[in-house]
Amino acid sequence: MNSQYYIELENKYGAHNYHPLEVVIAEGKGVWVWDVEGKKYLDFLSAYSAVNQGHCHPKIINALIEQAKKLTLTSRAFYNNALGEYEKFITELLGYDKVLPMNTGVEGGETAVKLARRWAYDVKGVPKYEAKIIVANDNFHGRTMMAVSASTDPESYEGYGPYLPGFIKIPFNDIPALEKALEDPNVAAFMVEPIQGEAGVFVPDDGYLKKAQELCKAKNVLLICDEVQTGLARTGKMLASDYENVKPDILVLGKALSGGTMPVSAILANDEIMLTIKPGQHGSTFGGNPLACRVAIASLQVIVEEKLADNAFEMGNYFRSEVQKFVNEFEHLVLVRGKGLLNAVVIKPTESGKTAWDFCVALKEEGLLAKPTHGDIIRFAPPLVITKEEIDFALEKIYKVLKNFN
Ligand code: IF1
Repeated sequence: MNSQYYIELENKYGAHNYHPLEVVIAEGKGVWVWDVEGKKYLDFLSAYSAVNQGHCHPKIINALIEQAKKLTLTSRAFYNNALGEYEKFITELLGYDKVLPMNTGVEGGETAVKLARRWAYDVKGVPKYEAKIIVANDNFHGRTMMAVSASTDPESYEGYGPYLPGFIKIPFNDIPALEKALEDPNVAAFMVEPIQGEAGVFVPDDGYLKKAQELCKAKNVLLICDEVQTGLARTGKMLASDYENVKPDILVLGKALSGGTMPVSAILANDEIMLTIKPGQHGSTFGGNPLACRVAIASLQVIVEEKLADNAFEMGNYFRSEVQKFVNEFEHLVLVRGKGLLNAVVIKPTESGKTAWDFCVALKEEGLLAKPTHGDIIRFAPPLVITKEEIDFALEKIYKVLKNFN
């Protein structure tokens, strides 16, 4: 069957909650994917940073297969021989007392908000149900009612009210605004992405996160870092918050925690916070299942053993420095920004009305897959196993499309 067949199937039988580029992927390996016609593409989206380790990494797939043959799910009604080993591994790797395993990134964010509120009432002494969570404008924490209640993007929240109360929205990268919001004695936490991914890879000023942490500490407010997208080596460090030696009180991880094989997310915190949730007060059927645990250990081992953060740092600097030359040469390429291999460019529409979408369609024809966000921004985020030669392949395609983009 050809691509059109599969596209029509999805249009006819699937919800229309996405508008994909017209490419039907059938296989993936490393940084490469192949469509149903056998055409090869360099993946510059990495399933929204879920395949940092590359598509179908053998170590991760083997861990998945071996565990799948033994035991996939016990529920948390019983113990199993994988969860404790995973919990020890990830808490020692990232330096926290405890981890609470969930599945999707947004469930991680939901758990972080519940944890912060519970801590506010039980430890900080905020009067019951007055707890507030400060969030940044243009945030993206997922698609649940909590997440869209925190959102300032109508595309995310419009038409879904009523919303969860208790969110204070302030401009991102604005310390005075945070200082003002922290004057409210009922603030439980400040939840923020160290770099705003979906908004278009907005990197805050150096020192922003560190200052934010200091201000929160001074007001006995928790810092929650949503590193679902920026974490796990994507920005050139294990965590984006590592750039400023900031240790979030609650850390949220997802996506590449499973190397893109299945939904695995995690919330990490120290005992004073984590133990405010008692047995039976939070959970999930699949949270911490043995399959996810073995896959997550392998996914984290790959990141460490293959030094993916260092590669992301180096390849990212190379990529941005080369694309900056294109910015200087082509008027339709407005800017490039990012950290590590989480980058984005802004495309100015041409006189003939061509947009970032058309740019991505042209890239697809050249064998490079990327997708615009918010109209004029294209995120460039390849798997972190990418080599310099593969970056050069991408640069060659981007340059070729730029030359004919008018
Ligand atoms: C979509 C991109 C968006 C996230 C952060 C939590 C979640 C995400 C910082 C929720 C998810 C995905 C969701 C996907 C598009 C993609 C995305 F930036 F990564 F490209 F939207 F911002 N925190 N991001 O980025 O994790 O529940 O999806 O596992 O919803 O369209 P999830």
